[in-house]
Amino acid sequence: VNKVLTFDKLEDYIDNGMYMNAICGPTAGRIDSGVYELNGTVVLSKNGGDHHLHGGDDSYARKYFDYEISDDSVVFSLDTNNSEYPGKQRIQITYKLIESHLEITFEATSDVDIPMNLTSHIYFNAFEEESVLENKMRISSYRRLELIKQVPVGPIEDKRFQNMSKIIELDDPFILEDGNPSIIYQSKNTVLEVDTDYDSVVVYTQNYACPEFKGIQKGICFETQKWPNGINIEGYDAVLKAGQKYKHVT
Ligand code: G6D
Repeated sequence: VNKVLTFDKLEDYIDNGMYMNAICGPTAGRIDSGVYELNGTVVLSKNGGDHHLHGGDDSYARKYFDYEISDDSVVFSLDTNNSEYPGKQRIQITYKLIESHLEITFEATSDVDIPMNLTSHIYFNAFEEESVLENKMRISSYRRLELIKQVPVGPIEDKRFQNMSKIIELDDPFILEDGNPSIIYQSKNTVLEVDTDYDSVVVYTQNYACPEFKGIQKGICFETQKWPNGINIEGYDAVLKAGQKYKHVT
């Protein structure tokens, strides 16, 4: 039984406002006002209102990756220079089936310092329900990143979301604490457990539709990632240094 949202037509996946099941990067989430300071000022497109969203118009979500299939995994790779960011990056995303779970490995290298923050924008569906808001969610977090005009500005304590018997409309970044699993999303008959070595997750309850997909809150995303807008948050290490390896697993 299908547990994720899908488009009917392949071409709809290329350019849609939902980032349906896409890999977003170099920077998942919003970069405040499309500007960051790293070895000088970098000015990016504002493709998400007043901010830069999910890597902008040249996002990895809009690119064709090479792929290699083996018996239990598929490896997607991309050598790119997102036209808005400096330098060249090599991205590798591995989806691996291990018994009843899917393991996604995010890897990247860059020839210059860059704020790298890759995420998977998979929409899990409402399982047996009509809306994801009917389902439960538990999250191993007591802090979230405060949003000012949709932009994360820094951590604040908030324990309201640790154990939700009914999910509310969300588009919020949560700071994950050690906990196994990090997130449980469940309906009467189905349980999804999400575990990750990332330090945060944006929970998004599909609050917007797009022409290719009717209806809202039919899907929920657990966009595990580094702190969105982390490059603009004092003290947060958001930078992939030139020649360094970026690797995270969810
Ligand atoms: C909206 O604010 C939300 C994002 O978090 C989401 O990823 C996107 O729609 C698909 O811009």
